[in-house]
Amino acid sequence: MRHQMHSLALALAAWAVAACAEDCSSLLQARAPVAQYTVVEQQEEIVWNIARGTNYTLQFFSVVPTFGADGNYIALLHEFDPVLSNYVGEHALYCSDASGVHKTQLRVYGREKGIPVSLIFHCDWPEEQSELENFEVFLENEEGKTLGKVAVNHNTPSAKHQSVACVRDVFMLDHLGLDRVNETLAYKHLVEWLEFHLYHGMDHFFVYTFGTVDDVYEEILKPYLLAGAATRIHFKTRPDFHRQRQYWSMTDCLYRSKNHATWVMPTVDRDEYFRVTGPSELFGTPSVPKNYFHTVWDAIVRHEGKRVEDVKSITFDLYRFELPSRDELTISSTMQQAETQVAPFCRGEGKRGWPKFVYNVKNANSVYVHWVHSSVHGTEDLHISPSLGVANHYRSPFDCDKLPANVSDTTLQTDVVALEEALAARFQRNPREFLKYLSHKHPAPDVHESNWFSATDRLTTSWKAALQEYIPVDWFFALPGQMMDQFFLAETGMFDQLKWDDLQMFG
Ligand SMILES: *[C@@H]1O[C@H](CO)[C@@H](O)[C@H](O)[C@H]1NC(C)=O
Ligand SMILES: *[C@@H]1O[C@H](CO)[C@@H](O)[C@H](O)[C@H]1NC(C)=O
Ligand SMILES: CC(=O)N[C@H]1CO[C@H](CO)[C@@H](O)[C@@H]1O
Repeated sequence: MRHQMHSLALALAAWAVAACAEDCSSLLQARAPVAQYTVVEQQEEIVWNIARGTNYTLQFFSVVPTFGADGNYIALLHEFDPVLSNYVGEHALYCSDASGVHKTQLRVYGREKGIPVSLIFHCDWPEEQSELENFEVFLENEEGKTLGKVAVNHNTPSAKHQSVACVRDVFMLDHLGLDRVNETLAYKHLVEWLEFHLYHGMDHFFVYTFGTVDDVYEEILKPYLLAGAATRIHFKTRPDFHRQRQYWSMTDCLYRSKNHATWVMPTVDRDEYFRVTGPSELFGTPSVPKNYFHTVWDAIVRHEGKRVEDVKSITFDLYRFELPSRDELTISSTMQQAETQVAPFCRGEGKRGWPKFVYNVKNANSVYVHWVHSSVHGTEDLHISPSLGVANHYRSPFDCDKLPANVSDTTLQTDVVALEEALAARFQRNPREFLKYLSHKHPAPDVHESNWFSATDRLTTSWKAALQEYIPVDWFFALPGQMMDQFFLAETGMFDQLKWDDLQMFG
């Protein structure tokens, strides 16, 4: 059945391309192949008696079967929780199908030192069953007692891509938080970002949506789904806070990409554009190849004298750019800061910001926003110089550093005409008018950042407890009521240490 669905998708795509030679609007009206839309339902709660009188409730936010050279297993994805993390460090959990024939112990990832995001369980599964449409995974404790089961539909499209980008859901913080007033540009940014990345050779997008999605959002995504350029993964449940949705998305995207991609760009935001600055070093040509997202990661690995199988990730820095006006493409802005960006909160001179990255899917087991958290032992990160590649980050005002964007860089501006034409062809709208229209539309406001912990009780406990283990000072007891997330950590300088530890330990 999955094969049939796939060939139907191929036939539809072939028909659409043939038709497009005469009338490209038919491409936009074609029905989406079913496989481009995946719905993720919250799993049943599974009660695990972890001590006399203590029940722990497991609830996987997503379950992803994956088969191929990257491994044959079903990935069960759970939010990070130190109680669970500690318990599974000492107690085995087993999985099997209903008959119990291939019972095996789950492997756990995400407990490693560093900033915790998710707890990930791999349940090895026989390769012969890779074509099944539905799986039921039964969990057993050490005594052989069945705890419960998870059920999943095996519905990720079977295509294989060189480069994939994960696209988090759009969100808006409407309180006065730094430059976030401009989150009203969310939809405008999203459409430009998708078009730019496709134009430059990004092979596929995994786009994440949650709960109820408005018409504008649907309108933007539709042509990319119809063209087969994107797969939409829709979570029926919508966590309150955008960062929690981001964690779900980036973890799910990693496992959706296993056996389906080589390189994944997991957390580059819709106002960030990676570009090549050293074409002659990387490609031996004075100009950057148009489809560079398809080729640049391998080129970087070669340039650094490494082998792809020994690399877990490539990290790069960002330059902040001014935002242009609402009817202009973001990349038409040409004024950047002189230095790569500093951390989001001012921490004094010389403090660098955190990088963004792509990872080698085969070697990554869990990821954080700025680097790979857990990876195959012995694989390394390549942090490239801005003279090889860098991201433009269009975001103003420049919250804390106050440095002027006083250096002109027109590199991406040269793409403006081609991208406006691409948007016009895809949406059958005047691109300037379309961008202006989108810039005044925005999703429903998100919860306030400082309400993160009260909005998600479970995360409160997890994070507080986890941070204590990772950070050897009791600074958060001295500051009751203080917001204790990544930004606060940044201010204290603790993040540099964590990042350094992370890179050392797994580098
Ligand atoms: C734990 O769960 C089991 C099985 O669902 C139940 O019988 C037991 O009463 C629970 N114990 C507590 C302390 O909630
Ligand atoms: C840009 O601004 C920075 C910080 O004020 C300053 O040090 C630098 O000289 C300026 N560069 C140019 C090209 O004006
Ligand atoms: C408050 C704020 O940052 N507003 C900016 C949002 O972006 C526009 C450009 O699109 C700027 O003109 C505003 O100053």
